[in-house]
Amino acid sequence: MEPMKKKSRLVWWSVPLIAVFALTFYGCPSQQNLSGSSDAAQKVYVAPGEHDEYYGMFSGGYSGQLPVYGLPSGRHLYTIPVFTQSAVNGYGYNEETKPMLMTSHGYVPWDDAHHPEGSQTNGELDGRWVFMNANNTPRIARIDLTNFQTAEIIEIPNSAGNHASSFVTVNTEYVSAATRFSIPMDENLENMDVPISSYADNFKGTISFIKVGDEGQMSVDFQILVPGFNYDLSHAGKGPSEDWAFFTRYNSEQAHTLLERNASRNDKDFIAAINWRKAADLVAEGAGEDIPGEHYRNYMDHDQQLAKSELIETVRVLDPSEHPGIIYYLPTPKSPHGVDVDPSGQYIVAGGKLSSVLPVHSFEKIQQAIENEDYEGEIDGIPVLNYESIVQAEVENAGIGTLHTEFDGNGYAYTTAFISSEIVKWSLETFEVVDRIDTYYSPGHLMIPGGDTRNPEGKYLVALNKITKDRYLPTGPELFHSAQLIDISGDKMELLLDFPTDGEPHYAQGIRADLIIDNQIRFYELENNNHPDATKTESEARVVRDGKNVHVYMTSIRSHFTPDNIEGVKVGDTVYFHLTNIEQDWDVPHGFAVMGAQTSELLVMPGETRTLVWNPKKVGVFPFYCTDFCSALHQEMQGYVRVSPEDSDVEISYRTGTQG
Ligand code: RUQ
Ligand code: CUA
Repeated sequence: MEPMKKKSRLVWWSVPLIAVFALTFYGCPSQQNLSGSSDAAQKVYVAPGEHDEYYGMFSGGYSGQLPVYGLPSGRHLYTIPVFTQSAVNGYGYNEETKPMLMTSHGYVPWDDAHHPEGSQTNGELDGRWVFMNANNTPRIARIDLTNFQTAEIIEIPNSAGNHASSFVTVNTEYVSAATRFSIPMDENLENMDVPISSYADNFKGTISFIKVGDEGQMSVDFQILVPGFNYDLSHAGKGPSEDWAFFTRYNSEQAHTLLERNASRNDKDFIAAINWRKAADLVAEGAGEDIPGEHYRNYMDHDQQLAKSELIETVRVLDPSEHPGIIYYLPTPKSPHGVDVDPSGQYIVAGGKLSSVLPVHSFEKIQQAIENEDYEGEIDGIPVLNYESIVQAEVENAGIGTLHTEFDGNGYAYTTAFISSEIVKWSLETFEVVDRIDTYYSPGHLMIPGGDTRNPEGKYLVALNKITKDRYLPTGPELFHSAQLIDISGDKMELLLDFPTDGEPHYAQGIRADLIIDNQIRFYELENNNHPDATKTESEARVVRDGKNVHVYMTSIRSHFTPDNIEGVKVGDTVYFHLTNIEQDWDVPHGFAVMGAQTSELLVMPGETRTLVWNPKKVGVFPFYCTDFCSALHQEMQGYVRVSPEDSDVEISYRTGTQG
C-alpha cells in the first residue's frame, strides 16, 4: 500500500508551506508505525469484566452529543445527549427534557459541540461536571457526572459561533465563551441591519465569563466588548497566571469574504490575555453597563426531575477602553488556533496554523511588559504588548500546521501538526523537539488525561484525527473520525491503538475513573420523585380527561404497564402518557412507544417519570409497548389504546388484568 497522501483536503495555503517545509524536513508519513506491536495490544487490553482506567469524554462535534469512551481500551461506553435530540432515551423529545433545548431563536434541537472541559478544584480535575460548548447557536452545557446527564444549558447572548469555549478557571469560578464570528452589535436593533462590507466599522465580538455556582448553576456574569475579529480557542491560566485567561484571535485583517486568503495575510495575529479576576472584581463593584442580551437558561430541576427554562433579558458588558488593565493583546504568529497553558502556569503556547515556529509566551515576561508599558501599539484602546519582550521561545521544527498542545507533567509538551500529520514532543526546558510520531491522519486536538490541568497524568495521549481514509473497513463515502492512543510513558512515543469515534471529536477530557465511579447514581429514589405527574403505585394509575387533553398516569414494572388497556380516547385529542418506572434497582429502564407517535420513544430510568405526547389522527386500536428489553417477558410488555371518532360517546375507561 502506498503511504497515504493527505493533500486532498488541504487548503490552498498549505501547498506552498508543504513545498517549502514538508518535503524538505519531514517527507510523508512513513510506513513503520502503521500498526501497533503485540506489546501494544497488551497495554490496551482490558480483560472481560475489567474496567478501564479513564473515562474519555469526547466532544461529538456535529452530533452535538458527548460520547464517552473507556481508556485505554477505546470502548464506547455511552453517549450523553447534550445539544441534540436523542431517540436513545427521548432526550429533547419527551416533555421533561424539551426545555433544555430552548433558545432565544426558539427550540433548537441540534448543535455542533467542540470542547468538553472537566470541572476543576485547585487546577485539578474533580470529577463533578463536564462543560461543553455549542458552536452554532451559542450555548454552554453542564453535564452532571453523577448520572451522566445534561443538567443545564445556558445560551450566550451577543455571540455568534461560540468556539473559544468552554474552558474553566482553576476553581471552576468561571467558564469562558468567546465569539468566533464577530457580528454587528448595537442596542438599537435597526442598527444591526448593516452591509456586510461595513465589517470593520460595525462588527464586534464579545468574550463572556459565565459564573459557576456551588451547585454548578451558570449565569453570564459579564461580557467584555472586543473589536471585531475571530476569537478561536481559549484556556485559563493556572498557578501564577490563574487570574488570567487567554484567547487566540485570528483574522486581524477583518476579512468578511474568502477568509482562507484574506484572513491569512498578516504575519502576526494575537492572543487576547484577560485578567478575568480584575474584570470580575470591577463588575462586583458595579462597573459596566447592562445591555439587551436575551438568553435562555435551562436546567434540570433536581427535585422534580424535569427541565425548566428561564429567559434573561440583559447582560452586563464591560468596555475595555473604560477599564484599563483587563485585556491586552499578545502578538502571535500566524493565524493562531489553540492556546494552551503549561502545568506550571508560566508558558502560554499558541498553535499558529500558518506559522513555521511554535511561539511560547512567558507569563512573567507578559507581566513585566505590562508593568513597563512595553507596547508596540494599541487596538481600540487595548494595548498590544511587544512580541520580542514577551516571547520566551520559538520552538523550531514543531511540525506544519500546529494546532493544539497538551502537557505530560514531566516537563514535556506535545503539539499536533495538522499538515505534517504528526505529534511533536518538545521540552519545556530547552524548547527543543525531542520526539515525533506520525498520526493517521491530520490530528486536530490531542488529549492527555489532565493534560490541560496543573496535574497531568503522562501515561497516554489520544490524537483526535480529522481524516480517516484507509484506517478501518470502508463504510461508503462517510467514515468515522479516527482516534489514536499513544503511549507517552517512555522517551519514545508508541502507537498503541486506533479506534473510530462518533461525530467529530474536537477536544476531549480524560478523567480518572476513581474520581467518578463512587458518586454514581444507580437509580432514582421513588419516594423523592416530586414530578407533578408521577404515579408511584399501580393503584394510583389512572386516565383523566380534561377537555381535549387526556392524561394517562401510568406505571411500568417487569413486565407490564398499568393501565394496559385504555378506551375513550378520540381523534383530535392530545394524549399525555406520563410514565413512571416504579422499579428500584440498577439498570432496569423501561421504554414506551405508541404507534403513530411523531416523537421518539421514552426510556424511563427506575424511579423517574417521563411524558410522551401523542395526537391520534385515526380511528382504531393502537398498540403501545416497552422498547427496552427489560426481562424475559419483555415481549409481553405491551398494551392497547382504543381511539374512537371525534364525536363518539365512548367514556374514558382503563384497566390492567382484571382491575378496572
Ligand atoms: S477546534 S482542531 Cu477546538 Cu473546534 Cu481545533
Ligand atoms: Cu419493560 Cu421491556
